[in-house]
Amino acid sequence: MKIYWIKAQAPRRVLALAKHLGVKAELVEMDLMAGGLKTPDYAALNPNKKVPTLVDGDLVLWESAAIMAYLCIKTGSDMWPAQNPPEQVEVLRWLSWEASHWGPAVAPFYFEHVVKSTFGIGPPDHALLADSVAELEKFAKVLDGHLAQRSFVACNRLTIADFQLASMASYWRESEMPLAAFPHIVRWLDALWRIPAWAHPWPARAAAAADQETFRTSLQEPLQ
Ligand SMILES: N[C@@H](CCC(=O)N[C@@H](CS)C(=O)NCC(=O)O)C(=O)O
Repeated sequence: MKIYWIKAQAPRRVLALAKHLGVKAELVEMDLMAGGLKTPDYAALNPNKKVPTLVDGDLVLWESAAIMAYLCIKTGSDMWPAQNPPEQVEVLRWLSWEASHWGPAVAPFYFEHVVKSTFGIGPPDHALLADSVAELEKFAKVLDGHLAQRSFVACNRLTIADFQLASMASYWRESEMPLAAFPHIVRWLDALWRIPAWAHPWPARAAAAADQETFRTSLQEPLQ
């Protein structure tokens, strides 16, 4: 099995899950800035010219949520509840909400700070982020209300929905995301950082740079 990745949030979900589940895979880092995703060979695997992409035998799969579900099915993990249709619907609801609402609301902050700084493509546009605050607050209110009585997004346990929703929001403190006013989101994100594979998803070569993430030790509540 191969997983193609760059150091960005969608592959992060998949690499963290693969590590968490102990999946044996060849992790192929692509060179975004050198045009690695635009080569004919890679575009033949993923016509979106994006990562992650998983190749397992004859199967070629893109979209991180689908890849995460596949890895769970392959390893028998209930982080994607393949055996429980009502739970599947619950997880699917949050994956859909992330794709339609939460992801687009947090993405400007993540892009302006984390992506630009990771790939050296300029300073953050603070004016653009000021215009993005209201939309993020609108959906943060929904998620915060949902998490008020819960430790996880769905099924009262860790699922791929947590990884899907947290991959950009986890960087809220360094991205100007106005999430300090949403204590249940902060508690949930801080607890996720206590999962070793979530805190350290990157393979060895990228791990040194990623070690800066270890500063997030100010966790408020243990993972349940
Ligand atoms: N919905 C896709 C998103 C894929 C995506 O946007 N990947 C980004 C990294 S987070 C990428 O490959 N960016 C490179 C580019 O657009 O050139 C998924 O979840 O897999």
